[in-house]
Amino acid sequence: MIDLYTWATPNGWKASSTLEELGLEYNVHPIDITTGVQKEAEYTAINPNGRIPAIIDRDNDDFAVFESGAIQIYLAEKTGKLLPTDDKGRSRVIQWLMFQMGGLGPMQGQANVFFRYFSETIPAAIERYQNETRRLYGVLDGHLQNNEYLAGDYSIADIANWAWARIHNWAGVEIDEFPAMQRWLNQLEARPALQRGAAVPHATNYNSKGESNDEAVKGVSSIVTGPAGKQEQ
Ligand SMILES: N[C@@H](CCC(=O)N[C@@H](CS)C(=O)NCC(=O)O)C(=O)O
Repeated sequence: MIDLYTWATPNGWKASSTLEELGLEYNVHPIDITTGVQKEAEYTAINPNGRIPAIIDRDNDDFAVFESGAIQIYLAEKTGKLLPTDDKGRSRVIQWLMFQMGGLGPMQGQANVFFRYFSETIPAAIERYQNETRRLYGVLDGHLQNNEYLAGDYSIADIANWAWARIHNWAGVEIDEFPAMQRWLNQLEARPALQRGAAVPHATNYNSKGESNDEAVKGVSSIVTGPAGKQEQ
């Protein structure tokens, strides 16, 4: 059994969706990151970075894993699925996973912050991060024009990039100019396992065009549970 510590964000969906695709059993421990519980010692003992997601593998000496990409690799290797074992195939998947970890996630994350949340409106910062996010979407689109998936067969790299690209509206970046990326997003969005994963720990309306989901997030704060399954309801 896997314990999953998560919240309704792209990095959280990467972990829950990978667990769903791999058919692994897991317990969800919602970590409401709007409360700061992720910075408390009980949680940083699991994830020293004080962020979601994290997992504990109860079937492997309570082994804890943090960083969403590392969680995906760990789970894929545990099951022998969604990550090839031949050196070139494996490298291709890792390359596109790192593209998300080092590029799309951080850049789109900053675009989200400066477009939606930052205390000041700084047009130059919004423009910089939205432009970089758009450029990265262009890279995805270019590759997907000639490839069904990012790295050979469907893999953890697709899940990682999908989890971010699906909420492009949240960063204020439209994707009308990226038809291949849209085709790929629609294809992935239709996968039942990804739909289940994106509803963990609760459904959101991040994907609704331009609508705020603040209410959706705040409305579930009463279901917060603490690390290691300690109920704090
Ligand atoms: N590189 C980390 C990033 C994790 C991350 O930034 N998580 C965000 C939610 S998407 C978080 O926990 N934010 C709360 C905070 O920063 O305190 C990963 O991929 O797991």
